[in-house]
Amino acid sequence: MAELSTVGDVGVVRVKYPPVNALGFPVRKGIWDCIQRASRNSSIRCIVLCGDGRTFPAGADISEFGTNKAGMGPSLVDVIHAIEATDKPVVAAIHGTALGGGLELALGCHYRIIRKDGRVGFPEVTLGILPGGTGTQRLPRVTGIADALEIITSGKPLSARAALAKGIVDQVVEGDIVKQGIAFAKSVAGKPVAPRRISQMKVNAPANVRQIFDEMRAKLIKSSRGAIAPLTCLQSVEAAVTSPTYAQGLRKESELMMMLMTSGQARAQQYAFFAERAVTKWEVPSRGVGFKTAKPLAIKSAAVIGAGTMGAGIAMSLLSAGIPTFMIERNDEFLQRGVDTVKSFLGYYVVKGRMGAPQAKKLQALLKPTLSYGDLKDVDIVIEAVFENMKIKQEVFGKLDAVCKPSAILASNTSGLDIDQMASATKRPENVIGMHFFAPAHIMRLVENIYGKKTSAVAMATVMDLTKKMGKVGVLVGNCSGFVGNRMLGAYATEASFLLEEGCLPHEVDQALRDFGLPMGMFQMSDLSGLDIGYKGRTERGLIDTDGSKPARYRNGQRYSPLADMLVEKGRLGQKTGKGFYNYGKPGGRMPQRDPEVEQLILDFSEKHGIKRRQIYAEEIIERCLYPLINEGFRILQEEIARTMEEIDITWLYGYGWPRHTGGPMFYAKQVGLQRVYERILHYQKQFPYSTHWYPADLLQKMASQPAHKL
Ligand code: 3H9
Repeated sequence: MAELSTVGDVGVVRVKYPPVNALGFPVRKGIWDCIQRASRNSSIRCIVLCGDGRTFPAGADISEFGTNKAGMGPSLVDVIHAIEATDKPVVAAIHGTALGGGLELALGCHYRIIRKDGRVGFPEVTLGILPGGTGTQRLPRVTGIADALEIITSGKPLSARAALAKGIVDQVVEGDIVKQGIAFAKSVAGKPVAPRRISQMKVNAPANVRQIFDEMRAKLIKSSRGAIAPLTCLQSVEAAVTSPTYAQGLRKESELMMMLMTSGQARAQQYAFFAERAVTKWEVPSRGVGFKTAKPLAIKSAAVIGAGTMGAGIAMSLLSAGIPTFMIERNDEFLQRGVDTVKSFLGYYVVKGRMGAPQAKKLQALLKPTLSYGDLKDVDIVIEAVFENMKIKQEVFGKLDAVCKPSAILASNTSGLDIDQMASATKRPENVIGMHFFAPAHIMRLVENIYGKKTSAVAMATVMDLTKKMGKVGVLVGNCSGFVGNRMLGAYATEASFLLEEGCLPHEVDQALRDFGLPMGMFQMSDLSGLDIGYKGRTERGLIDTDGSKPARYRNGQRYSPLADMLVEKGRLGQKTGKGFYNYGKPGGRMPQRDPEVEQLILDFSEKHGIKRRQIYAEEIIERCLYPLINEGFRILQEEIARTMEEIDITWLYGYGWPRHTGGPMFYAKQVGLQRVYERILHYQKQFPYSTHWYPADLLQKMASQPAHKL
């Protein structure tokens, strides 16, 4: 899977292993053989190593991990050392993405050049491992400790220019990378390679090296939320400094790599990598359509209805994909607010260096604010982001149906309302679809795309394609109340409230959930979203006790906790009013503080209803919050609202910040063991018979009884 050719006295080793030239067994063997042959060939004076097709090797072959192929043939470390040991200068000619093992391979070469649009980096930490092909020992020798630590523990790729500035590459070039590589190789042919061998270089540890490690360690403990790879990456870089020799450092790297590789976290993160790609291969088997059969329409223009924070975020996402976008509001004031919000997003990107000022100006010019629906007659797609109310949404859909061209797709950014009901307000139900963005919409990567009964395959293909073009991850799911994400969230939120009645305080539940790895606990999240949202939904479902006639703890035969309702009725709507489950000091405040008033309200409630409060430990909190959510996931699979567990897991990883090192709720359940999850659910069902979320899904029961779970 690598070829050796010659151009004059230059040997060109070209890796050919589409799609990304991953360094699987045949590639490692191929490079090894080519390097040996080129070394022996006396007519070759220097060597260029490059990738065929779209990229330089983009890393080790992740699909080999955990299989016997990983140990076949020369290892990546062997290949790298063989390259470095060659007496003839070897030049890595990088285009595309030299990531992970690909960058390690390049660092084994004596020189590196990169095409202007190329990128390099060590994303291993996102896969639950470390750059275990000499990367943690070589990079610090090239960039110094602080930069190496940042690159390896963040996993973020660097542009060609940044790689040059940090000394990772020797030259940035334009045009044909192989020709440039050959020209560069000729310029260094005959020069001694010994001073270019990175493994022979010293690690320059600055006087404050301890402080650098300590500060990074403290930062990672805070940010990694239970993931072990970031801190292990740090430990491995530390070994480059503390080990007397490169070989000793390498041994430590290899030990740490082995420890990570065999951890459940690495398996979960690698599952997440492939899950993210699997969901792009969407399918609706009952209708015989999928990404292969349906062709997306080109989206040349779009419109967003509603210029609130959500609408502006969606508009920003469309603009980022280079799509001219109308933004509609009811009056000039609201419209201007939306325009200003988009301007502030762009301004922020410029300040943060993520976009140049000219690019921001270009994108701003693509935004077309208007008060008139008539302006939307030629757009290819409209995404409405108006108030979450069916009547209002149906009115909007009716209006859009009247003005938009027949082929235009009409999408709703609803977080859980019935897509078919919206479609029924139009004469084009085949072109109506849900696009559920998550706040803040310009940042959050998930879009839950929802097909209705009559949604056409073309409409599905178009929104999935558009989602990708906006740089987001799309998951295509069926229509039901709350869809996948919010439906599962419902069971979780309900059980969290019961924990308050029985003995927990909000900060205790939230702490256990954060310790599990979620970015915030249930009550912090409720305060952030606004407690009035859930209250409104419960009012519509007739659950709120408006006239004192409803039993305090049961509604419609189900256990019910009115604690959140009581807070709303006291004007505590969450962050926006400065008070919710926590106190935020002022309206819009963001730092949650425990609030004695809320804690007293909870204690009084338990006492009034004769609930004997008890100490509830983290393990029970986690089970009682997460198992109902997982159980609902199984119901969703059973009803074919989601087709695969990957669709559910990606929804939670990208929409709700579920910790990646556990793979997502469904993967986590498999790691815990479905039999165990099932038994615990039965245990709680006995204890809490008035909560349907403790009735195990049939699919869970079935899967739990099978030895190997194939979801
Ligand atoms: C590593 O290197 C460890 C070493 O330090 C130590 C070893 C001892 N392996 O993403 P795409 C597949 S760890 C296997 O859609 P794009 C991917 O599944 C590795 N397969 O394309 C997909 O398959 P399919 C460190 C891989 O253009 C197809 O290629 N490297 C790998 O949007 C196309 O992928 C990384 O973590 C792989 N390494 O993005 C880089 N990479 O078509 C991982 C891709 O069947 N890769 N595939 O669904 C990426 O980040 C992106 O793929 C890349 C291209 C940016 C390269």
